[in-house]
Amino acid sequence: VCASVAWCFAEDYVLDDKPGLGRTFDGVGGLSGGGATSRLLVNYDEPYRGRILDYLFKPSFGASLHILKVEIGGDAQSTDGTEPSHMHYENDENYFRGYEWWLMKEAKRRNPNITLIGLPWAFPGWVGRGKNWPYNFPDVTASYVVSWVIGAKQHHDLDINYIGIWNERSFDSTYIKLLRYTLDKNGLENVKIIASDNLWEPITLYVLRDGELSDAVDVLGAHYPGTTTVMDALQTEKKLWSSEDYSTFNNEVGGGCWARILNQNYVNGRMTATISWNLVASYYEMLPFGRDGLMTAEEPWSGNYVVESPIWITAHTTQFTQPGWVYLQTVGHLMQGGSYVALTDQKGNLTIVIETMTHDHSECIRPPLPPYKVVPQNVTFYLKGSFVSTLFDGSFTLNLDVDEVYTLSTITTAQKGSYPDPPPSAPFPKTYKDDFNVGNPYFSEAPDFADQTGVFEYFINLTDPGPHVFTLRQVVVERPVTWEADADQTISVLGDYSWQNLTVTSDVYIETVKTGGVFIGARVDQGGGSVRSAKGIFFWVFADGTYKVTGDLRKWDLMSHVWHTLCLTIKGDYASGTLNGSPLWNTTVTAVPNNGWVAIGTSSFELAQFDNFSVEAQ
Ligand code: 147
Ligand code: CA
Repeated sequence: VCASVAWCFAEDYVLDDKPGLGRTFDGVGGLSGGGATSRLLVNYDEPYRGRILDYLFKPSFGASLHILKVEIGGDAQSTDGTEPSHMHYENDENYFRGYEWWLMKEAKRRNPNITLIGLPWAFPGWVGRGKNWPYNFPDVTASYVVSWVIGAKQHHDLDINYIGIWNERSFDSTYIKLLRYTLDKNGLENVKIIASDNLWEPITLYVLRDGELSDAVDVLGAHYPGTTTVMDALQTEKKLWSSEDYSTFNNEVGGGCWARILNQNYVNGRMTATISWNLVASYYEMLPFGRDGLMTAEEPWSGNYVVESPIWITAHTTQFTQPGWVYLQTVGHLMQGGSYVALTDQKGNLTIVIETMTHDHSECIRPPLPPYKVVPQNVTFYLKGSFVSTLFDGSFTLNLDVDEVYTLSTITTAQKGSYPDPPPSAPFPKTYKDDFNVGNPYFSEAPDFADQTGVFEYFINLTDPGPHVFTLRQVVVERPVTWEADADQTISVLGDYSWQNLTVTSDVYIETVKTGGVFIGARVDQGGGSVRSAKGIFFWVFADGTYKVTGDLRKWDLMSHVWHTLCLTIKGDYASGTLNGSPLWNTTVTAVPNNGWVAIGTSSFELAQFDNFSVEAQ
């Protein structure tokens, strides 16, 4: 490692608990949601699905995560799709929608000590009482969120440990206090509050100035803190967490980012938990932030998944320390670049994690990383304090290379878990059918549909006498309190983004008289936060009997400023229409007069032209 002995002296570092210890470690976590990031995971066949979950949650196996944070679905777009709310409507409660309940149970089954966190990105429209804002009726919002916590316990025996406010949006002191009050009133004193899942400020200032607010808030959670905090936050003496971080493509640079922030969030910012957005990249890769998860599982149709480097970076910390362990005060930077942390269970165990990530090998998506240097180095650690007696009296020297993570520990249970390779990657099947004939679906959503605005659920159509009892139904009827710019239409996408030429077909049933309409589409090019501007080809039919073909979801039509040939034929009770020679519709008409003139016209007072008019009457 060192080019010559002369340059190869070792720098000294002391690991000592004598001067007292640092903060208590709260864990490393993954975030499912914000939004729909686990959408494709649920439809993997066993044993692959269970193996993916083992790589994430099983202790002493893979990432062995200490924390699972989930979105409290709000029926609205929250990055890679919508997640269903437990209360689509004010008088509706259902704790079996989506996949977050299932995921929390699977995580808990593998690690009964896992910490569970819930956070809303969006809320159903009724929570805002018509306004795109959740704090005008704070009691409504608080009871909506507390219902979710109660439902978790009642229906799934899940104890939620922490609840957040509103992801990366405004907080409201009155609401936070009311949330605390409502939790307590329901016997949920153990459920703690994180605020505000945004920047360190202004929440920190508010907490410092308002004793009642300070009593309500247990954890200051900041997003993408770039490993630093602010003086005021340290002064609150609250737990400081990086409650959302990472969001970097999960190749080796992503792994480097994760390694650097896992150490330096404590070294620089005294943060005692770091949570990765996202847990597992289980959404179509062409949606926003493709593959920004600790591992990749985006092909339920093939069973292929990839255990990416961030999983093993996580293991370097998670398998060697647990929440409740305490950081030593002797943590810091290495002289030639990189950092080290040390933790103890205060019962004689000691874990040291060293990272030497170079700048270009560890840049995260945000914030920008100022330049710095790391070179190979020799380091000598001297064990002092209680570690002298419990371990050995002395020191050890390591040759550290660059872009490495080293864990030294008294813990001997850690393992690099492995399963046989999953099936090879394969594209989305070119032939695909779903009749939605599932009597008692375990999941509320049909496989592979990725809702981008609105929520599409399995439905039992009890009023249908025949072939359409089991269907898929869009159920959001009011614009949610949004987190992104959801479309004004609803849309769920499916398939392979590279598809060009295809036929898509669906039976459709419009439920809204006069003004309703539905579409099927192809070549849809946008989802996530930009779903409003999705282009493609959209074939609409409306309850008023009209149809439209448009080039985007906003219904900018494709039909104007182009000449079309319309043809209408009627014979007896049977009418049909063609467009440019292609049959478009046919129908039996009953309420039509028996005779009359032919006509041309427009739908409003508007310019339009006609040409090559002809009639052939019998
Ligand atoms: C975060 C969201 O909380 C996540 O749901 C997900 O969208 C994630 C993707 O990176 O990002 O939101 C942020 C969006 C933009 C910034 C920070 C967080 N930003 O520009 O600093
Ligand atoms: Ca059906």
